[in-house]
Amino acid sequence: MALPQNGYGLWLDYKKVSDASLLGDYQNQIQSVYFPGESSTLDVARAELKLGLNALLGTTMEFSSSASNNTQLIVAKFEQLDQKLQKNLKKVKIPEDGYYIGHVAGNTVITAKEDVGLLYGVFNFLRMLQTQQPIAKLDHLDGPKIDLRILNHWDNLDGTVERGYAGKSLWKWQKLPKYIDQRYIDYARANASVGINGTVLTNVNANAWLLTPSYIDKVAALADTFRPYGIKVYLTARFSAPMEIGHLSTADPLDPQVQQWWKDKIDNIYKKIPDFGGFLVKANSEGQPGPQNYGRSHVDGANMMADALAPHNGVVLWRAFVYSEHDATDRAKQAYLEFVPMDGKFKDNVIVQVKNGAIDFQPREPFHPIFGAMPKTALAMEFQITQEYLGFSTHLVFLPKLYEEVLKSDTYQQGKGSLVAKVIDGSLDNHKISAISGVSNIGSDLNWTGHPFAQANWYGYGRLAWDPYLDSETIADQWLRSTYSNDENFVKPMTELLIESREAVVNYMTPLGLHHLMDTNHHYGPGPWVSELARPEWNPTYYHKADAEGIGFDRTQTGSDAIMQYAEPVAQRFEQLEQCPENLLLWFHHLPWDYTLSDGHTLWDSLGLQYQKGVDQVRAMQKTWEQMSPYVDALSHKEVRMLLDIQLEEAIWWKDACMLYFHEYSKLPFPKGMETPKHSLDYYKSLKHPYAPGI
Ligand code: GCV
Repeated sequence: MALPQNGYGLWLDYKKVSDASLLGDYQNQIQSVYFPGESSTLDVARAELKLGLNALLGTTMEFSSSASNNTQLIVAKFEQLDQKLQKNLKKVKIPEDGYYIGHVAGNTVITAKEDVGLLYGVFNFLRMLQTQQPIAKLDHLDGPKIDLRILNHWDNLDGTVERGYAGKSLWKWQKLPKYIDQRYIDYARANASVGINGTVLTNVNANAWLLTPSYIDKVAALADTFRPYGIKVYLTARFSAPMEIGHLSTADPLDPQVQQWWKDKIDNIYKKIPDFGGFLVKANSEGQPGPQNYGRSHVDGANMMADALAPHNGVVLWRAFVYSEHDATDRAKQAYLEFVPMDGKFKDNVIVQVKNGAIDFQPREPFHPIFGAMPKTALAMEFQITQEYLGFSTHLVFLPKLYEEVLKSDTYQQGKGSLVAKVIDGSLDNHKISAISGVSNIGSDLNWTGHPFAQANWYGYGRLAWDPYLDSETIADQWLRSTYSNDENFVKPMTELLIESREAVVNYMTPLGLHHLMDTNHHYGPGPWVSELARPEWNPTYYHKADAEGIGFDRTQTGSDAIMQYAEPVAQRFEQLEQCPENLLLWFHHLPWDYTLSDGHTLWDSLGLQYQKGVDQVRAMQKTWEQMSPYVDALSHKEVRMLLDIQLEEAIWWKDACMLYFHEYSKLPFPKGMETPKHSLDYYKSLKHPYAPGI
């Protein structure tokens, strides 16, 4: 009988190894630990190892003061290993911030060049035991492939979280700097366990007040708390801060007074936080102030901040999420048009942060055409972990599958093999610095993420930030084993469920390349009929373009020509109907309702059947989950069951509302195999959700 889990312990609730023979092996191979060295990071690593080993092995592990010759776990920086071990490991080239774990001369050794490498090594060794890997012949070298692995919180100073569905902000600003909530420490530990090494504490829709001295003291207290875990703090900088809190008459980046203001501000931050990471900036986007307010460019704005940060080794993450309500150009084209001509003009410590797709974190988008198109600029990937457009924290959707699809997309910008992952890790264009950001799904809910399975998205983001070439099956497998159970009867079907869950949400929300059909503003539920918002590109009708003839956004040469922003042969593949992947068809093409798809169905029938498939996939998830009760405690089982019930109801809502609405244009009967809608279109249109969370 499993113990009740409230989810607070995440994937780090170490449980005793269930395989008796493996447990015996572990106990034989690790009879004591030698872990020398003093530092706040090493203390954290040692405490974690003690906690983990005692729980996993069901013993009180001896931590001895000297190395022995046999059956010991030795955890030490390379320089602290004895000569014999150093000699044995001479050929091992440990990467920066990485570690080596191996079976060497009768002992198990975890070694690294830096303290933080040892911390990562300890977490990874414990993961091996949690997931019940044999350790007798270990020879494992690992290191992060991306330098800055960052979580972006969209947390406001009033405690609300933009697009947050897991409670309030973790940061108790009013009690800081004196009161250090235990949760800050647990948060840092969880991040370190998957290799996340940076956190942007606040919303990109920024508040200048954050940069006032009293708030910097609060931020410094958080930075001190996170430091032992190898985590740096970054802040969002409001471009108009020199006016709002500095009382200058302008925020023009070329004005010497403004430049001096930022320099002084940044110098002061570094006095309090010597390892401050830098700024994340949303400028001239969705109403945020920026250099264009003064007739200047993104380059002027970003470089001004970069100059002030450079003496301290800080960076500017400058977002490329821009589109204008006054520009009739296809929104999908605008960021590329604005940013690509600026390639090569940014300072070395500017990283341009680009969302995974050109619209906005949809269930499926083609990769952003900027990736690979700015070879002289370091580009950071921005993923969304919080499920703004994917059912909030009510729907079970395993996002690493989505991230993997983007990272493994081939941009062909430097010929075959120019994967997005290579752009991001800097290897395609030889960048000195690389970065990835994930918009956090964490809040004050007891289980951190609202939906217990949304923890897998935080975990999976971290794992892919560490190694963007990992596959999502491995991540699912490891998370399930660490969080719930190693029983194959649980792990196998549940891995399949997680992997399938991403396609399910695409099918019941936006199949065949449809996008942005979510209801207005809060983005909860379907609203394909919304057409009256002031900004044209905020209306779902802008994206699906359904009419009597057909449906879809023509981005070919006869349409907006957005496809030409991709390199060949990607562009040809998207342009040619016969080659265009069917799962992106309506992203790139406006097609007649009777267009025939590869399986012989008409577009109309296929649309209905895809929506139905999504609904059926949720039913299959429910069925699988029903069989999982022997492996999870009753409370957790019930919790997920209730959430899946809601997910099914909402999947049906999506199918019915969208198909009824599109039927107004196609006038065709629903395909055989699609369940008849439960209500009328008017009923679905009448549903209003003024208090949906996350706004
Ligand atoms: C933080 C979308 C979201 C906004 C978000 C914006 C962004 O438009 O709906 O809430 O603002 O993206 O990424 O800046």
